[in-house]
Amino acid sequence: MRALGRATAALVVTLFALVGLAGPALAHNQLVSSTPADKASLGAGPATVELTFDQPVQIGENLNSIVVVGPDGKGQWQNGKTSVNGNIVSVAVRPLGPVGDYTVGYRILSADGHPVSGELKFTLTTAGTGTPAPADQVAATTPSSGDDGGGAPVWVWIVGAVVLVGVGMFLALRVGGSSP
Ligand SMILES: [Cu+2]
Repeated sequence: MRALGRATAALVVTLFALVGLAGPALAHNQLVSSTPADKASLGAGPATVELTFDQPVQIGENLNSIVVVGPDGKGQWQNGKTSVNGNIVSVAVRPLGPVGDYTVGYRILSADGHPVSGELKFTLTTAGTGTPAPADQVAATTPSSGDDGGGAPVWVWIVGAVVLVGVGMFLALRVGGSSP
């Protein structure tokens, strides 16, 4: 019984230690602000979309992308590759076309190694003369989705937790067994 009590105590201590370790590692980058701002109404299309995060974004080929999708839900309006400068991720935008809601979807590699994605919208109130990006350009500048490269997968954390708890219990049982 005493050993069981110690094992339980060790388990609790180990779990607290795990939470402490996991805390900083789980602090993904967060979007702080954007240009244009979310839900902005614009008379003319922006030359660029710029997203500012609370921590530096990892730099690398095809790790980060911003896609601007037009009111029809299909046409893409970003122009070229997404670039990273410290906390700021940006992409050039083509001259826009039809009025309506444009959706800015982003997927970036957080400082802690996890992909972070989200979207925001802006509304174009005066039609422009632009046309969406041709399909071949879109394919060349948009990383294939579904590829969660970078960052430890969840199972690594689970295996780590199980091993730590196991070690904790083993130690607790040994200590418990040797006491009178
Ligand atoms: Cu994270």
